Amino acid sequence: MKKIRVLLMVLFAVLFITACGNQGTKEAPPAEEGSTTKENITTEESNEGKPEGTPVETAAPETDYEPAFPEQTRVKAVKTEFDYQTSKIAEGLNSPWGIAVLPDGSFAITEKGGSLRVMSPEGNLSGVIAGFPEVDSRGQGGLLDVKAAPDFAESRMLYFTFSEPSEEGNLTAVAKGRLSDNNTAVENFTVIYRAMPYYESEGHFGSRIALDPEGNLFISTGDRMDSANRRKVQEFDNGHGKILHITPDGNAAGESPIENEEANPEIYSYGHRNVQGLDIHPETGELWASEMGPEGGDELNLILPGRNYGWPLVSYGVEYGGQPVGEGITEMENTEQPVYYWDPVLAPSGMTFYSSDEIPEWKNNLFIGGLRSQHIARIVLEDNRVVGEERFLENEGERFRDVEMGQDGALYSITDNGNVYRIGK
Ligand SMILES: [Ca+2]
Repeated sequence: MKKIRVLLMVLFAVLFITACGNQGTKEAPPAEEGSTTKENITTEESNEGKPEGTPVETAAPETDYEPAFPEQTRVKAVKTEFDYQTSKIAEGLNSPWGIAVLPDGSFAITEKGGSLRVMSPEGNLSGVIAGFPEVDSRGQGGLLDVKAAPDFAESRMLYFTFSEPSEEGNLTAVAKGRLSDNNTAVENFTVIYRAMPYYESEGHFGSRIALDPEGNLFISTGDRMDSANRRKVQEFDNGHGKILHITPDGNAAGESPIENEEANPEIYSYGHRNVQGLDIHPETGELWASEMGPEGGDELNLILPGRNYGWPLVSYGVEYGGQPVGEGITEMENTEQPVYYWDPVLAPSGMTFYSSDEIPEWKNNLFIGGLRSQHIARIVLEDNRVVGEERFLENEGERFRDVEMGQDGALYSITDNGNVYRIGK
């Protein structure tokens, strides 16, 4: 078995190198278009020519695990029939991480180093907006997500997550601050919650924000990347590897759904490796999350209160290097199965449900930014099962960090290269 895997790995390595040699230009970022940033993109039709029922993923998996049910991975490809347009509408952002729509149709975009920009729907960017404390921007850290408070039109309040440095390490912190009337500063930046304890690591901060209908916050965190710290994900006295539910003041939003009296009251779910995508289904009101797996085993989860999402006890992925995670099992009693998993990985980051009527066939579909996969995945759900997958912008060579739906019913996505793409009418 081991021998076969080694042989397969060698074979794929050879195929990969050959493919890269043949398509060197495909990996390169898109050519700069002089001063104009409005660049219409002719998207290659990725599903074209594939027989009906073929999955969108054609690469070999990293593992030989079997799904728990047939629609859990590699469902059939679907193709949008609506004649949508894709374009690059802005460039020059400095490592953007989170994008949030504002009531007037513009967007707030964080930059990892510790700054904010406001962007018009046409792609015009404000200057750099200051007002943030020092952030730990090493590795995966920095100023991370942003979300407008439900009453932003009056309060101009924004929520943020960031990696907060200290002498004992760093952690995922949640803060709020007021965007000044002229979009030049964030005022009264105040930390409302810290996912304790501090830990010395440059990775797995999680860090998305979703708002529930009452205006409370769901915050995702990560296991802090170090395998020595993983056990904390299954323990209830800390904020690592959790989804947390807090009020706008940073207190626990109600009683903990965890069946353990000692549990920190803000813990909503646990057993997460690194959740960088969170959104609430526009019709059911349920919370969904994308989760970074190790090698293989990226997950889409429906988040139910008090549940254990399994990390590091169960996974559909393997460690970097190919060793099994823990006992090398994918199912365990009292742990939740992912609704869907990807192998090879997307490296899923920010995601959004499509709730507009502008493109009706997208209604209630999920759009997830892929980092390593370098595309945006469209996921069609029916009765909490995935029934179709489609890829967007897969020829741009971009790592899609976050996706947001604009007030105009188009999708806006920021990339690690500092570009903003629009997909819509
Ligand atoms: Ca899991």
